[in-house]
Amino acid sequence: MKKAPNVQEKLDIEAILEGLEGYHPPRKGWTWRTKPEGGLDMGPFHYRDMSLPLKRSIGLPASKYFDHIDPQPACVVTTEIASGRFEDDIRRMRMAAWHGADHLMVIRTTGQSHIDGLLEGTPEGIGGVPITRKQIRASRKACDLIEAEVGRPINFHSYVSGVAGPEVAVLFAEEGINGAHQDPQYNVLYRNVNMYRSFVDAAEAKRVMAGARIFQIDGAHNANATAKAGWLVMPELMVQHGINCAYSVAVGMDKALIGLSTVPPNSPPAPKLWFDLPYAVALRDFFSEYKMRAQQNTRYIEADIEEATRTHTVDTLISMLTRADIQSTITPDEGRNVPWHYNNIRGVQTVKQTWAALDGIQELLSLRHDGPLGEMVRDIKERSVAFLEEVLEVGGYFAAVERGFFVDSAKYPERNGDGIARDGNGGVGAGSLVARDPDYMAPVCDHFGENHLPSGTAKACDPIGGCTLCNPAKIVFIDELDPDDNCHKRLEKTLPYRKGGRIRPEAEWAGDGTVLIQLFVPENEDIAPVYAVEMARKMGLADPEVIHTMVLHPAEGCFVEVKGKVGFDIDRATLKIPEKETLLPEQELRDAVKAVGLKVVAATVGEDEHSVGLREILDIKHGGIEKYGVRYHYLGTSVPVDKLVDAAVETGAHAILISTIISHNDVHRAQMRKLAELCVEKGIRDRVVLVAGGTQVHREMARETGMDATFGRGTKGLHVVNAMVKVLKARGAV
Ligand code: Z97
Repeated sequence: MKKAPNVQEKLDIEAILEGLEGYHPPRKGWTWRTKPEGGLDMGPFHYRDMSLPLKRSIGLPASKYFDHIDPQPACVVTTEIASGRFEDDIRRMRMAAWHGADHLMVIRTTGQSHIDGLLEGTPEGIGGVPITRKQIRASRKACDLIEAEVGRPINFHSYVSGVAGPEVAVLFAEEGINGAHQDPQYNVLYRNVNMYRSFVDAAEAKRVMAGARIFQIDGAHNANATAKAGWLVMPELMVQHGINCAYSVAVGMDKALIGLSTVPPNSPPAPKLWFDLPYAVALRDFFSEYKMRAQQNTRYIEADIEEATRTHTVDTLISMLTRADIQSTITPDEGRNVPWHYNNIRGVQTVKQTWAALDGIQELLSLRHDGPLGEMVRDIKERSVAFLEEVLEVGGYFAAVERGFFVDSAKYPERNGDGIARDGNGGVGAGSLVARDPDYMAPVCDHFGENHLPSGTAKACDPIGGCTLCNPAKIVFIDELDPDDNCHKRLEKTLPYRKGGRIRPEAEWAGDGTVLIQLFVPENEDIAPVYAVEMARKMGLADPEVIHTMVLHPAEGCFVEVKGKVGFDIDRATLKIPEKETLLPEQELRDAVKAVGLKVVAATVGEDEHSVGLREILDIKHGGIEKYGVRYHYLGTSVPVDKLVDAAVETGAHAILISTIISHNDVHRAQMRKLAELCVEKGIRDRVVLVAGGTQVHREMARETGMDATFGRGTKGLHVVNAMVKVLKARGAV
């Protein structure tokens, strides 16, 4: 593994780009996570279906209550990064990896399948940045650094499609791409590539992928996402999987590296389980020797991020009730944006949280095959077999495609006649197949089909002294060609935001200034979004756009989300960063409280009747000091400070807690000073800890008023206990 970057610093993209011409990945091929036999103990828990934890990671929000453990699902977890600019993608990859993604798929905003040959240079153009060697190499190099940082291999993934498929596969094999989508049916159905050309190309591409041990994901789920009724195409999905699996094995791929791309086909309000579960079971029965790459449902995703997250949670449940070797996540905002990176993290968290919550579910529950589930599974299998038989009857796959068998919106064997039909003589690359000469010879490794190598050749590439798959030094690296449209120029523009101390929010690209505002508008569905845009404009946001409106009531109002861009920067140096309060570990606090039998007296002082804040700090309910074992004696409101001091002496309290909200004439400061002076007068100052709080009180006030600690808004019992224990420790009292 490479040396990890400094955790405290942003990835140095310029440094990653340096020396790229000589960079080759230290390892190739796909990697799975390591799941210890017998489960895993983490913090206070035992897990059954988790893999080894990361060296560095960020746990789920609630992990702070559980010793900061971050259990990692046994399956590989995917996220799709799609900024369109690789220099931004690699920063997003790092964030995703810290949250537990180890399969990073890069979606370009330009269709890979539309490219007829390999491109060099990274023109952003109007369609996004297409795939190039430079882009892949920089990304893989970044992954190598990131995996050293998190302590787990990262699988970098892309797509082998279109008529440039075989060349792309060679590029991927050379550059250490670990996973790729490859399915000739995808080209045929969705990209109108000639069907014969697509299958011939696929044989070559798959052979090359097999040689580099690139994990393959098929394209069956695209039928699910394209069909009018995604849940009706289940028999066809099985057939598509079957065709790609059989073809891949025939070409020489290892079954352990063939993944079926499966999506739970339905979404609520549909009774999801009655469709998705039998489908998942039938698929895993038929394809038990293959890996399952489960993706979340994309067909019915709307602009409501919560809705997508809820569906994804149920999707993960289905994966866990059945089997998923890879759980792919899509960002829950895919229905409205190019995926935003912080939503990538939310997708990963959805899987991580569901997986932890349902860890070992198969030990607790088993599926009932004797009831309707078994019948439904059988029904799907029968329809699938009948579908395949009909494909054979009409003359095979190509004939079936010509007749529009696939992506028909009816439930097989019914047909609506609206399937995608392709002409065998048409499509991109039609008529471009050329039979190999009888003495055809290709001195390269991982080459498919007829190859007349000189007899006695030990290795195919021996006649040329090594091919690029075996000897990376032979790879020709071509840098970007366009002097203006290239990553270095783009990086110059974003430099102030990455290294120059200027700050702007971002969602798509560094320095793009994009923000999302959520608001409730007490108007109807027609008025609310128009208002939201107008409001955003008045707030100074450029290009405001409503990305989600949810009617809460037809007349009472709507929840609206509007995105826009801020045009200003803030200089980091002008920000006054408050000194960070370090909290002692909770257990240490509890131990100290117990050791001294920590007792406090508390009251609001002077003429102050505002007791709610103080009571919250004291009571166990919302995490007050009681929660940590502190005993308190509450004297009430508007209590004179001398009474508090007397009570402290009488009860042997270790601390006096006062609260003041009223601050006119600086009365709050006066009360604090008075308390401190009185304690000095009575000779108990070094025996009691003095703490004051209130809405107008700041942490900085302690020194000037003679208190040990002062607290303002947002204070929790934990902070107060922490301060008291720290003072007691400093005095040697604990
Ligand atoms: C997924 N969310 O995770 P183009 N080959 C196949 C594909 O499915 C795709 C491509 C190539 C999705 C990923 C959709 N799939 C996005 C079998 C794309 C690449 O080369 O840009 O046309 O598509 O599966």
